Amino acid sequence: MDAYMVTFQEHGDERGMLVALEYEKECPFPIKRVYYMYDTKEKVRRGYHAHRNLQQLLICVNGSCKIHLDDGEETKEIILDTPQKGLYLGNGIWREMYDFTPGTVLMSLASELYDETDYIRDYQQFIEEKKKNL
Ligand code: T46
Repeated sequence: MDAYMVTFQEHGDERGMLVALEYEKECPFPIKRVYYMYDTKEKVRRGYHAHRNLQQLLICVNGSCKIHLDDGEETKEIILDTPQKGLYLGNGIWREMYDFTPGTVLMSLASELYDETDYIRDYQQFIEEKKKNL
């Protein structure tokens, strides 16, 4: 599966902590868009899609959540619970995010601008496209 965790360098001193994310250092693709999810309601599961081309780096900058990943061959459950780590996701991975704790902010650095035609929002369609080598 084209997904892996990245641990960021923390720049800390007596004032507190800071993490910087730069292309070709912490982030393997040029960042074209940033968005973040917050105020996700209790027991809500969101996502339920894959991307045809998009690469992402997902960072839980506050709180925690779990992410179910499925590339059509294997599945993984990831916990994001620290701003010091990010989850890189290549294209062609079905994702569902759940178990958001109150106050969670899940930020995504994205390799492309928003394009609804890049989304596969039907799981059967996703499996069919994977068979054709998405
Ligand atoms: C992803 C996961 C982790 C926009 O207008 N522009 C944007 O850049 C985005 C990301 C969304 N939207 C609109 C489209 C929908 O009407 O915001 C609404 C909510 O988006 P969506 O239902 O896709 O949200 P999630 O939480 O299911 O998924 C999001 C991202 O869309 C997706 O790329 O990988 O977070």
